[in-house]
Amino acid sequence: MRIDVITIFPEMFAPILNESIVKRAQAKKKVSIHVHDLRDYTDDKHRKVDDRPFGGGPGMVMGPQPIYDAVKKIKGRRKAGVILLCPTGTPLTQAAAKKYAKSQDLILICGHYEGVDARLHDLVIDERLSIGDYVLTGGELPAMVLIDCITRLLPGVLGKAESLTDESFENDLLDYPQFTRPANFRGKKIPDVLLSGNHDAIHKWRKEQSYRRTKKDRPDLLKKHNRS
Ligand code: 9WO
Repeated sequence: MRIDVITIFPEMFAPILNESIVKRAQAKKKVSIHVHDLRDYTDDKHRKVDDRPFGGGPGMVMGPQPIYDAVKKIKGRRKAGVILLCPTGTPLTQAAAKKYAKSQDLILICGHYEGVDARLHDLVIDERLSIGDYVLTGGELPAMVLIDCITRLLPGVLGKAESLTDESFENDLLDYPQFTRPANFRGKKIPDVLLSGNHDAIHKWRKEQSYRRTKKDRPDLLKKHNRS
């Protein structure tokens, strides 16, 4: 899979790309991530990418030319999905991430200022995607969230030890509680069943805990399946 990112802050991506699982995934050739400086695509001699909004109002808007040209040039003849990270987009969920992980190529656009010229939506943007109902200073952090979320789902990226089957959202239930040594920490003991060696009992206990936690903290997940 190939992911291209269009941003006015390319340096922001270095820590994500050069650390941890995303770095390992790139080394293993499971994903290649290319970050492009939007200013390299502007026709303006001062490398300007924003302008005042028609109709007046505060702030600046990202003009259509640099983003349009960047997408066309980066895409070439490839069939890539073009995604704008935007608080009014469709919400990112684990199910949506799985869908994206199946795509061949993605191009992510990170907005700034008051947003991007709306004509870009028809011209080059396929989808708008939100990581939550809040406003940030730019689309960079959401783009990194999406990259992290997709990368770990690519076949061969996670080892067996980090496998996906039991984790939160994989079955629309939250994770069960985990414990490690010591069995008694400051007088707080772990549940006896985990020391019993009875794997059926442990499995049953964990399922129950998952269900109870979900019902308490995220009842909306149970309602999705009428399981409440
Ligand atoms: C901001 C905004 C606020 C209300 C309604 C629509 C909106 N669109 C945008 C927008 O595209 N903003 C640009 C990117 C410029 C300002 C900073 N940006 C941004 C993206 N802030 N927050 C996000 C974002 C992206 C994905 N998920 C959550 C937040």
